[in-house]
Amino acid sequence: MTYEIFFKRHLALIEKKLKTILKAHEAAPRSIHKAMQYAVFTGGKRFRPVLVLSACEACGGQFQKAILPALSVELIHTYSLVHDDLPALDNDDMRRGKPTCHKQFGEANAILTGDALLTFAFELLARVTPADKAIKLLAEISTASGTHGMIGGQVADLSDAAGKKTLTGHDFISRQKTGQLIRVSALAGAISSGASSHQLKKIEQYGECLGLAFQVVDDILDKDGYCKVMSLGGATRKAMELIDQAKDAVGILGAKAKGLNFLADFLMKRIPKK
Ligand code: GRG
Repeated sequence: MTYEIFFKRHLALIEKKLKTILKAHEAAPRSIHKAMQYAVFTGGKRFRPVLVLSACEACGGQFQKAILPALSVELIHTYSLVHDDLPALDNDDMRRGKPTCHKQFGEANAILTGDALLTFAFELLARVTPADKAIKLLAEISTASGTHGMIGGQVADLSDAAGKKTLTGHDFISRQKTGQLIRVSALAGAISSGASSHQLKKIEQYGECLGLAFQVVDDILDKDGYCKVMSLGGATRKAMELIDQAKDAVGILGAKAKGLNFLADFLMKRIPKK
């Protein structure tokens, strides 16, 4: 079964709600809202919001319960791509087969679009009820996105030329830059479902392994990053081991974890056979 079919209901809810929340942004100032919609609706996989919803189900909650953090992590992910594509960072002209946000709307607008997506993500989290859940989600998601998470990893990636030549350096950068947002997506779903501390621990372990595996697989596909410090076979084995570890961590949750297992298998299938 394909990803789109397996997660049909999850993806439909995510798209519907993204459209609703960004439609409310058709008001003035129109230009920034247009750019936000452009950045969000250019064909991403929605891996992180699907992960939030699946983790909620794995802990016994209905996936609809986790929609606000799911939207929030997708907005944060989109902001990171918009800013990462800017001339001062990766200087990319194309993203998902379309002109990048700054190519379409200009650099100043792209900076503001990223800022707006990030702040909107936290506005959505503030709407979560009850308030103690909102506070937990705000704390976890802001930390994972900040200097001890995604931004920290990006800074290390920009500055740590020596570290990048080692496997340990790569692990650090990838765990922070890519892994933290994936880890916290899993955790946010579990928090939304009212998971027990044991379930939270298992889901977090799953998220950590899957997050690092995500970057290793991306590097295998791009023949970059990990493939510069280890052989293609070594990177493939590393990705496979991490994906197996992720699945092992949530084995105890039984059939409820079928979405999480599907996501892990989806990542495994992205690894080229040779
Ligand atoms: C805040 C500027 C800034 C950067 C933070 C996350 C990040 C660092 C930069 C974004 C670009 C990048 C290389 C990210 C690594 C993670 C990755 C492989 C992202 C692509 O994620 P997918 O495959 O993308 O889920 P889609 O297009 O499906 O949404």
